[in-house]
Amino acid sequence: MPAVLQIDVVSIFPAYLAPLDLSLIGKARSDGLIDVRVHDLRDFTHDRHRTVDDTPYGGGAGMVMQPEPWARALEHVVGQRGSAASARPRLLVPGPGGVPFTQAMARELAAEPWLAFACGRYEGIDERVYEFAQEDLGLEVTVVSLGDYVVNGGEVAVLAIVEALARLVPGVIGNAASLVEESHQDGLLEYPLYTKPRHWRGRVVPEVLLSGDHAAIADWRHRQRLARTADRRPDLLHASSAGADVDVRVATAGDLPELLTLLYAAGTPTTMESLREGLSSSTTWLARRAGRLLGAIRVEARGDTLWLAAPALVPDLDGDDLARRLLDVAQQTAVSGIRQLVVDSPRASAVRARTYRQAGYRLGGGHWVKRCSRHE
Ligand code: JD8
Repeated sequence: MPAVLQIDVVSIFPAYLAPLDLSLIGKARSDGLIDVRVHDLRDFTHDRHRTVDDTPYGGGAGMVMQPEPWARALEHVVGQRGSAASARPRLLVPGPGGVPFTQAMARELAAEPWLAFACGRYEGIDERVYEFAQEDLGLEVTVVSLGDYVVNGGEVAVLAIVEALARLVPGVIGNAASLVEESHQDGLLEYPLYTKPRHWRGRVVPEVLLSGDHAAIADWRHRQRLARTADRRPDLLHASSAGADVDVRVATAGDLPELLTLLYAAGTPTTMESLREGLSSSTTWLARRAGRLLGAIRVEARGDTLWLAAPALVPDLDGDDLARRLLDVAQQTAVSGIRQLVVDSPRASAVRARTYRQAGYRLGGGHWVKRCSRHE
């Protein structure tokens, strides 16, 4: 029985949260994976008109949400699990001035046992509510923003955030789906999708997708992702560890001492002598950022095969983007007559194995092999 993620939402428009009963989240709720409870802030008022707002001290436009209904509502939410100090929700308050909500935050929140959301309206909530939640209720309070545009209240943010994190809760979507998810958290946009029929209103599906050539398809999709990202989200290309600030060049004799150190650090130690030999028989590409050597790959053509040594990276890089970049650089050096690329490294880590697969390599005969396609 997996742990249940409890989510409490306080709002003056509980009906706005009705979509949480539907689809994926509704199923997760009925499967007992997520326990969503929506509370009406007006149930915690004390006057006949169920008032929740008043004019701002210091003047200004609009109304401000009063602190007392919020304090009572949050006390009620926190009190649901008795008084154990460990049983406290993390409080998220949507607001245009919050930290931007990201996939990384979704992963972080999906791992929490208990979340509470406070949905503001009008101009926002009296500042003392945040202090009260932190100091008197002992909650970790995070103001979170859906993005750089203005909406009228926190409810739409809660819908987006809860949907984003619910799909990361184990059991909510199948294992296969979460693997696909993982493989795409590499900072590039998705490739275009096609389904039947092949001919539709004068438009055809790109030929490569019907070729059955898995390496060619993987290549085409990767190039589509790069082109799309460059077009729509150029900021993402520069954010990755293999971004524009990484400079890739061929190694020369002067680079060898540093390369020797890198290979030791990467867990593939060798000798100066064999590196020097390698310079004449093969090409080694080095990746540097701000002068610092980050990674290397050795490439050697023999007959119709381009042999690649497994990309070596400094251990403190997170992600395998640079390994992918080095594999791509190596591939670009393939001249005509090369029919396949082979990475001489059957025992790859899980992360590296994924990188090989995404780059179009398949494990076969104890090597990672990629056939050069006619589509390039
Ligand atoms: C909560 C009140 C409206 C905010 C005056 C009218 C998130 N990305 C986002 N944009 N806007 C919000 C958001 C807006 C909210 C509330 C979230 C509560 N408003 C107010 C201040 C300026 N308007 C948001 N997450």
